Formats: sequence, structure tokens, C-alpha cells
Amino acid sequence: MSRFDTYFLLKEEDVIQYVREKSHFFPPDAKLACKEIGDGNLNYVYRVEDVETGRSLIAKQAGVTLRISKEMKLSTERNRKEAQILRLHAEVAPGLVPEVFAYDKTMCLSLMEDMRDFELMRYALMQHKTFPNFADQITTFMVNTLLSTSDLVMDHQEKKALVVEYMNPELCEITEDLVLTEPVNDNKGRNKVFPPIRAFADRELYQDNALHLEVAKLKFTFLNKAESLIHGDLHTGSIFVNKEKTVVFDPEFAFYGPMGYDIGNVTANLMFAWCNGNTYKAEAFCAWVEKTIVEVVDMFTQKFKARFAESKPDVMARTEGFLDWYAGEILTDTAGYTGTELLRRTVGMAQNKDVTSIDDEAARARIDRINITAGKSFIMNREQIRTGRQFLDTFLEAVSRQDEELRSNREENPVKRQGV
Ligand code: SR1
Ligand code: MG
Repeated sequence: MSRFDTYFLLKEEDVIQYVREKSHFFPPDAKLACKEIGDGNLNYVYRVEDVETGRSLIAKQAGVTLRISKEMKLSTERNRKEAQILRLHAEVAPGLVPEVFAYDKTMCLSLMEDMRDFELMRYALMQHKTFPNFADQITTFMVNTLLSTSDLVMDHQEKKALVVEYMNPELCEITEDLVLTEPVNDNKGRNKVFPPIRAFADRELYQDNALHLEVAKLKFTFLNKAESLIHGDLHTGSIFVNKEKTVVFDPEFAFYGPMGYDIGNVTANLMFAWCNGNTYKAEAFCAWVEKTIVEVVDMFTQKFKARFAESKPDVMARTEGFLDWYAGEILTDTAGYTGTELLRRTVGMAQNKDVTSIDDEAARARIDRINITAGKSFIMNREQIRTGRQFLDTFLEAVSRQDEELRSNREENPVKRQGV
């Protein structure tokens, strides 16, 4: 009998005992220390370290309620699926995901590689650090994981089996609500709108029926387009980086969905990084982010087409013109989901520190207005946004438009604070 035969939520001292009892990672007499280092909205993440040698591993456990809200409950099964997907990703995208050492289905806990020589990308970007290999490596990760799990190159029966295996209704519902409903229709009253932009958000999001229609289409694409096994939450808090390497983790939202959802998460989160850099006048950093946005879109398209040509695609997918048409559809989805991510992180329940850490009220209001304007533009014009340059221009045009509006408001009304 072991106290770990029945599920309970571990504390730091329990994790040390667990690791001693259940894994051979450390020598039996090692002096171990443990610290909870989780930064996400859902799970508990512990670093266990041998204090003498510095060797360490990560223990990740799912709680019954979420960290972000005790009212939100989810099955702890999600961690089993995540461990399974990390192993699948390790096969198709070797070196781009952490290694999973073990999964314990009773404790809903995985033991995995500690990416100690890496930083969480969001925090590194908030310090205006740049990562020269990021665009290349993240596009390799996306092309490898998305193309290889799609009907384009898979046996269609095997692919359907994976669709069933990776059904993820609870986590998908979070996205359907938080990303694809609430930013334009706060039907559960959970949005967090920054008070100075309340009137702006009301007019631009809640009262714009044309926008609602397009977000509804994107929601139903997300619900119905079982295209690839997507990561499902590929923001910069799900990525570790250093100057050489990129590592993607936390695929608990994975399911068969539209490829563009992953790519759009990456592009939108680079835009949040730009917003932080622009606010603090980090010009070289912003120039790198701009270049990276262009490269992410264009490298994805180039590598996707090249890998498609190298593989043995479906016989009908080889029809002349099909690949260009298909890549265009992915980019349309990418633009749409870039837009929904920009909106949901601005007014939704789960926001991003790149923006929420901006203390100056007027500066934060400016950024929120930019992201709402850009988000709408990506959604409404998504069929015309096909190249990296067009992605960047759509964003920068929204910046210019907002700055122009703020300037003219200021001239008309010089004493009023420029929030709305
Ligand atoms: C209730 S979970 C809120 C958000 O955190 C996750 O990382 C996903 O992005 C989700 O939408
Ligand atoms: Mg996460």
C-alpha cells in the first residue's frame, strides 16, 4: 500500500515523497527540494531538484478545479492525454518538445524533463529578448505536427481513429466559450474589460453584428473542421526558448481542429509582445517581432508546401492547384484566429501579462484599442490576408489608425484622458 494509490492534490513535500517512491530519477539518498512553479491557469507544476548536483525534473499534476477559477471543474484525465500527445509530438517533431519520463493515471501526474536552460517565452519577450531561431523552429514544429496528422498524408481510416482518440470536449468548450463567444457576447458575464475602454469595447465588440456573424463562422469552423491534431493553446506561455532552441509544451487543449488555430495563436501572441515592446520603446525588439511575424507565416507556408510535395499525399490532393487552394484556406483560418486571440486576451477572462503588466492607464488603453481594432480587421478581412507581410501590415495599420484617432481626439478635447 502506498499513500499514492488514491488521488489527492499534492503539496510540495508530498511531491518529494512521491518522486522518491515512484521514480528512480534521483539516487535514494539524494537531498531533494521542491517548489511549485506553475504559471498557467489550470495545473500545478513542481520542480524537484537534487540540491547537491542540481539535477531536476518536473512533476505536473491536474487539480479537479482550475487555478484560474475554483468554480471551473475539469476531468483530471486531461493530463493523461497531454502526456500521450507530448510523446506523439516527440516522434514527429523530435527535439521540439520536453521528454515525458512517466505518467501516473491514479495521481493524474506526469514526470518530465525540466527545461532549465530555457525561459518561458512570454516572460523573455516581456524583457525584450529576441530569439533568432524561433520562426524557423516553431514553423517546423507546426508543419510537422499539423501536416503529419492530417488527411493530406494519412490513411483516412487511421486519421479517423485519431480524431476519436483525441476528442477533448471539456477543454474545447473552454475555447468555444472564452475565445469564440465571450469576446463579442459576454453571455456568462466573465469578461474583464479595462474600465477606460468600456465604451469602446461595447461599441466595437458587443454591438457589431457583422463581427458577430464572422466570429460565429470561426466558432463553427473550430467545432467542425477536424483537420489536424492541433496543439490548441499555442501561445507564448506554452513555449520555452533560449538563443538556440524552441520547445513546445502544455498541449492539453489538443484535439482535431483547424490548423490555422495554432498558427493564429502564435502570430497574435507575437503581436502582444510587440505591444509591450512598443509601449516601452524597445525599437530593436519590435523590429525583430515584426520580422518574426512575417517569417512565421511565410516559413509555415513554404515548409508546408515542401513537406507536402515530399510525402505521399492523397491521390486527389495531388490535383494541380489543390495545394495552393488548401494553403490559402489555412491562411484564412490563421488570420481569423489571429483576430479571435487578439480580442479574447483583451476583454476575456484569461488575459496576457505582456499587456496587463502595463501600468500606465492611457498606455494600456491605447494597446487594448489597438488589439481590438487589429483583431476585428483580421477577422473581417481574413480571406484577403495571405502573406506574412499582409499579416504584419494588417496589425500595423490598426496601430496607425488608433494612434491617429487618439491624436485627433486629443486635439479636439485636450484635457480629457484618452481612454475611450
Ligand atoms: C479557464 S482556462 C483559460 C485559458 O488558459 C489556457 O491556457 C487557455 O488559453 C484557456 O483559454
Ligand atoms: Mg496552458
